[in-house]
Amino acid sequence: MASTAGRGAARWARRVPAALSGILAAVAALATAELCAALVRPEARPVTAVGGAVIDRTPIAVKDWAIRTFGSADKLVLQIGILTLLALFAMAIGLLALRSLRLGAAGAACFGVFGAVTATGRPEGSAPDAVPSLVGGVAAVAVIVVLIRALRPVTGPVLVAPDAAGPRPAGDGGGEPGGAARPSVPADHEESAEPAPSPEDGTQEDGTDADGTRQSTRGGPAPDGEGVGTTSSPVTTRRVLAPFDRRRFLRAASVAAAASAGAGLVGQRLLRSGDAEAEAAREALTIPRPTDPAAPLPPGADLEVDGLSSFTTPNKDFYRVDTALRVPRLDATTWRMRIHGRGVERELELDYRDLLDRELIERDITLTCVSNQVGGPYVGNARWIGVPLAELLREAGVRPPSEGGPADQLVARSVEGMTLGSPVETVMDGRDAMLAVGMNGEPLPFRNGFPVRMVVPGLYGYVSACKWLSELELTTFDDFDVYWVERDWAAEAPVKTQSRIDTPRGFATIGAGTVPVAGVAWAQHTGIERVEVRVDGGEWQEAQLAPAPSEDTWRQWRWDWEAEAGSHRLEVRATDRSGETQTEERVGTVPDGATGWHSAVVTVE
Ligand SMILES: Nc1nc2c(c(=O)[nH]1)N[C@H]1C(S)=C(S)[C@@H](COP(=O)(O)O)O[C@H]1N2
Ligand SMILES: [Mo]
Repeated sequence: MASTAGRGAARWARRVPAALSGILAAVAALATAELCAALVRPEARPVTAVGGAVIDRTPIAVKDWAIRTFGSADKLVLQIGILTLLALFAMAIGLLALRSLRLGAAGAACFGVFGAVTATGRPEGSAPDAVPSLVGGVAAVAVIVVLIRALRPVTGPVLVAPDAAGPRPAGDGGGEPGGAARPSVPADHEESAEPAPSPEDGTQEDGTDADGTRQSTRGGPAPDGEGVGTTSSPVTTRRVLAPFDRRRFLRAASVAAAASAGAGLVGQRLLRSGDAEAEAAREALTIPRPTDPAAPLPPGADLEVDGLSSFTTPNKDFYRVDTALRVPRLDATTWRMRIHGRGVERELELDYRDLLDRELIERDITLTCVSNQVGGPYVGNARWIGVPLAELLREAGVRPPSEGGPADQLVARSVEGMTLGSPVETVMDGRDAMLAVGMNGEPLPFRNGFPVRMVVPGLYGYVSACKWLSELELTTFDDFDVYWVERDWAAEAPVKTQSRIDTPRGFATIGAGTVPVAGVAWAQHTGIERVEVRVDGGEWQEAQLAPAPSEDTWRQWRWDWEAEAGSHRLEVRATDRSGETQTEERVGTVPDGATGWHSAVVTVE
């Protein structure tokens, strides 16, 4: 009776540490990869590379859902998801290695190769990007081999009565192998008990669990027939004494864990010191005073209502939308960009200094993301400093289509391989399209595109606002589909007129009496003409509109509401200077921006 239960327990006794071995192998892989990535480049980390590949392949509907559900935590959620999957696979590989060490090791190696192929296949990826994953794969294989070997059953010679030592397999269900059996030697000779090839190599496997029961028979009957005749003297045989050598396994596992922790910590420290250097270099920069600075904000641009977004969004609060799992931290002193392509008569190559030495303009411009839901947070207003883009293009000999130029699309490329396309006509129509270097009086923050990004008033970010810019190419919409267009977003996307209630917030409970209702409205490069509010579907009431420096920014609005007890629905709509009033029709963000009226339901007490 002890047999079945005993074997079951023995099986689990090894499976749990085998799964743990898989996890430790994965941890070792990630830790060594971290260390290598610190030396190659941070983007070559396997999780970053795989995450980036997942982002690029995620269907638009899933992406939209992820942004809606997780907001700007979407990247964190993605990475946690990847690590969870990796942990599951790692445990499976550990268990597989228990049955066949060769297959388990091959499985671990496959993950390394997968990471390497993914990393090199990223846009802007190159051969050295394979190194972290490959080295990580080697570390994983080493850990799997060492730990699974340490899980071999411990056998030892035992003395048994001669009849019990016969050729009968000990594991055939015959119960305890002779009550008289007693180990004659301490169980620390597992090496000698291990015939090659070992069962973990898979060659001995027959589908039953390798808990060592069969192995004891291989220790075999006494060396030769000599003793068989002498019926009275006991003979030596080998039996399983323990499912595995616990101490040996724990020792190996601790070494693996400690080595991983060491490699991971050194890697992180190197990565962080790289980041710190980049930050210090950025902080040492000063943006020259613009030749054409922005005038002070018109008095009253900020209505200063509690809960209302400030007119200028501080850099630390500015929204961030991009596909970069790791924010690029570029070195401005080595940064260069190129302007080339169709209709370019003189290719331009510019570095950061070249840009700072040119005439700089400073403008308040509101940036909006096409993924912003009605009432959503992906909109912000900043005071940008930059080089007028149309002038640069003119210098390169570019003419807009209306002047017979052959290129209608300006493709901006970033260092991580992102592509965004803007209409050449729009960029050159006289608006303040710029290559921005400054944001609210400081060099661009890393997350907002340091050292240089594009900003074009009136276009959604995904068709204009390339961060971490590396290249501008003149081409046509027919000839080239940029990143987002390949993913079903519209090729051309002017900003849609929108308005938002910032206060009171939806589902807020407020006191009866005069309640300031306030928010922002935007129609970049067209301008906001009027904002209206209504309560419970009643008459539209015109809101007070704050002044704005130009038509390229949002405007704040305010309307004082005599709130009476009960549940009420507030709605807002804006009319732009082209005379268009926001449509009530709700459409989603795909393919070219959401429409509909923002509303807030509040309880008045
Ligand atoms: N390199 C790069 N630039 C990019 C993106 C990106 O994913 N990569 N996203 C674009 C989108 S969709 C928007 S809305 C704006 C957002 O700029 P912000 O993050 O500074 O607010 O950047 C644009 N520029
Ligand atoms: Mo966007």
